[in-house]
Amino acid sequence: MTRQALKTGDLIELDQRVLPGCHLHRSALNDVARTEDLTFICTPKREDAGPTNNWMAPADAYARLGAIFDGSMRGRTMYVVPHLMGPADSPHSRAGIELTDSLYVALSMGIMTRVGRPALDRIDAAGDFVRGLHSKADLNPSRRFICHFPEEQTIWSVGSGYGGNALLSKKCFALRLAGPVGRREGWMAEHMLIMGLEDPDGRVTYMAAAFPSACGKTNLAMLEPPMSQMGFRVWTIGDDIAWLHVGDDGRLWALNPEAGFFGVVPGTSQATNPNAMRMIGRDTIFTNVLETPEHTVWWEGMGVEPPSRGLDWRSQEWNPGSGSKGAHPNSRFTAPTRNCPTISPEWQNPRGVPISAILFGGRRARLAPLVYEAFGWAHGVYIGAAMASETTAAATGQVGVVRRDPMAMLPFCGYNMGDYFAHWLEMGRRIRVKPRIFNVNWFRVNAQGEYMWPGYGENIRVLRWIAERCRGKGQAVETPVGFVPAEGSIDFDALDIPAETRQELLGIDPAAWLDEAEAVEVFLRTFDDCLPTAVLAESEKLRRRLARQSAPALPASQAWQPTSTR
Ligand code: GTP
Ligand code: SPV
Ligand code: MN
Repeated sequence: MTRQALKTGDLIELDQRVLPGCHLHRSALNDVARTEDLTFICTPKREDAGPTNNWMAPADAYARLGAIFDGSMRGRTMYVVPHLMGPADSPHSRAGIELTDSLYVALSMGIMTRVGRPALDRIDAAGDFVRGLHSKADLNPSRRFICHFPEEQTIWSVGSGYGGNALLSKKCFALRLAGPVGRREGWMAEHMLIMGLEDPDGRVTYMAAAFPSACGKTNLAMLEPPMSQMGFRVWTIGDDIAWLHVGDDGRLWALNPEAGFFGVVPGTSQATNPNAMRMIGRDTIFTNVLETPEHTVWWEGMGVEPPSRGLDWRSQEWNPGSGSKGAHPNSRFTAPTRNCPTISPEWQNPRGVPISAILFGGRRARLAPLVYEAFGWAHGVYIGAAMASETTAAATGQVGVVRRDPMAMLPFCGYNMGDYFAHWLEMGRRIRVKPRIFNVNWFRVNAQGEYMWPGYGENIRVLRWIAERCRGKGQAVETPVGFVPAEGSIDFDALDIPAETRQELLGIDPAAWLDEAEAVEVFLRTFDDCLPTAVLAESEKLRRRLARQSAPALPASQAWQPTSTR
């Protein structure tokens, strides 16, 4: 199929001595990111999709897309791609079949999922599978739709060849369709990386982290600790999607349904993500990066000098003075999990791995501190529901606009998000050994607009504190928004960060937080009757704690005082 793709132009040959097994793909110019405005949940009742999803009546969707599909594959080859999500021997795994007229999609599915025999065996055993129908059709955005039919466990996607729009196993199946199934069956499908932090004593603390698209999941999942922290080690289980089940032991177990990484290329370098750099040196499809005259690849933030000339992602002559990007900001690599140098020996464990910490996070230039910990599960659910992040190039539309993105699931929750919050609360009742919940923010900027936190490998310092908290150690100070690390409990020593910056990174501004809490509540109320009262109660408690703290007239005795550790 690769040979075929080189003939059809779906793939472009790269120098096989330098990049064995690697190929380049260039997408259509208008087809470089997920199109959330063209993505629909097609439930019989509009309320079941909720206020955050686009909705289309199933009959209308079938008719409208059917007309576009009609004849769209004429003269092309249709690939039938049975795929299994999860390890072959896991009771939690589920199968799908995607029909597609895109060779690039078929090849990408072969990297991202377990295709063929294991999927067919599962379909035989289960008697059921998720039905995915995909055609590039004419790649015309005015005839582009991604429709989900939860009742029929069916996905119809037409008019795009891009990752999350066209690799139907990923966001469509493993999140939007799996979500409501998990709600019915008592498990969760989340936009989360899964990783384990091994400490110098050899203990591994497993964590799952939900960050919005292009906000650092792949990087955190395969983080390489800096030299000064040797003795710590990160094990990768997944970088984008987690299926979470309650085990017989009352713990929460996380499984990665995928078998590959579809990762953001720009910003990936030896300095930021050396493990990804090793991983994408072979067996990788690069999409929309720059091609050098030597038939190798280059991108912005690669950490090496740009070539003097090359062909940019649009296939146009490019040089460093062109004034345009060589690689598209949402250029991607597609690489098999088995090539990840930090892949955990547990990654195919049919049970998954037991989760001790859940992290929420996003891009917040202001407000959100480097890290804070929830007071408990319900407060953690509120923190997830209140998430916001700056938009990125992973979806079409404006970049850098702060929007609400609960649990990093705004574009991926296939049912009413109010019901989704209720499901989180219900899961909390069922998980006897609850993970602690944290919020992290690597993206605070100073007055000059520079990141205040070095990020990447240095994030290990925050993970270390989180792991210590999970073991009942790790000193913390109580604030109105949650527990923050006590002075000296995060190791900043090797970092050249001035004391004021450190304080700012960990500080809480009660007045600004009060404004935020009010904005969050306005957002939460849009879910109307579907909003669980427990979430609203957390909001009210937070506002009371903040009001006590920010009201200037309060006598000192009543004002909030940092108490010592928990
Ligand atoms: P999706 O695949 O879209 O779900 O994205 P993701 O959440 O896996 O994000 P990824 O790890 O690919 O990072 C996206 C961008 O953020 C890349 O350009 C990274 O270089 C950058 N990034 C990741 N971690 C950090 C960090 O700690 N600090 C800073 N400043 N940038 C980061
Ligand atoms: C994301 O946008 O969150 C991704 C890439 O992980 S996609 O597969 O397009 O969803
Ligand atoms: Mn993602």
